[in-house]
Amino acid sequence: MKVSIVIPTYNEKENIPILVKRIAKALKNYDYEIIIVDDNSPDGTAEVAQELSEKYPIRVFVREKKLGLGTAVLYGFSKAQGDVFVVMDADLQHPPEIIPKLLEKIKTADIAIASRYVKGGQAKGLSGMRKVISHGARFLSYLFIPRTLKVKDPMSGFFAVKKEVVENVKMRGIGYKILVEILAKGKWKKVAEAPFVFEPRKYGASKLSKKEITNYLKQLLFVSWDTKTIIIPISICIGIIIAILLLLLW
Ligand SMILES: Nc1nc2c(ncn2[C@@H]2O[C@H](COP(=O)(O)OP(=O)(O)OP(=O)(O)O)[C@@H](O)[C@H]2O)c(=O)[nH]1
Ligand SMILES: [Mg+2]
Repeated sequence: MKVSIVIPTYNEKENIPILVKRIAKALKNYDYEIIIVDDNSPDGTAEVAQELSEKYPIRVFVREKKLGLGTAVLYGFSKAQGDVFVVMDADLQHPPEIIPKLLEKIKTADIAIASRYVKGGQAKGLSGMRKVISHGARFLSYLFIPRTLKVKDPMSGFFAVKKEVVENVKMRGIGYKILVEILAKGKWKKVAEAPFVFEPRKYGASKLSKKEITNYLKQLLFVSWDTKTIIIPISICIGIIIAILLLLLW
């Protein structure tokens, strides 16, 4: 089994060297490559990654400008040479030591998710407000995309997926939550979850903005349109409107 670790980066120059060393240590018994998809970070992340590629199995791809996390992951998939793809953030909030656990789980599953919401997992790196938003977003994903009901953490950005699950599947890659689209459209039968602690960010700044909330809603609408599950929230809304009208006319 060859593993491709796909890491989207934007201004992560302090994190990349630490991350790569930790991945190398955690995966010393595996055949793996690291695919960095950088969006022309002004802080020189791509150059730092390129230097590290002299010592570690890294390939660096630089896109012209900041085009979003979801499309960066899809771009990484298109360049990956492994049979299993692992997706993770560069900012050390996803501990690389969990990767072997995901690779163990993927032996008997098509997708293995590092989860904050199964027993033993924790969302330490999320503030109170972010936790509320995360649970709200999770509820919406269950409503719009019923296939996500199979997992506790469909919003996770840290997961492993077999190549054939996403191969030749048309994805949009809107916003941050690419896993939701993979769960909705991917060719999978079995999904597994392994607990992990989502750590607080140590270096660099978050790229998450309010725009990502709009992007997420857009993603749910488009993906549920593609998979025809949009009928569920629409039916619920129509049901609620009819119930209110009946109550008013009563
Ligand atoms: N290539 C690329 N990478 C991105 C883009 N936006 C974010 N990233 C990377 O995606 C990963 C997740 O971004 P973060 O800003 O840490 O998002 P987050 O972890 O949900 O939010 P925080 O908890 O606030 O850090 C990091 O490795 C970022 O560098 C983008 O537009 N292009
Ligand atoms: Mg982060």
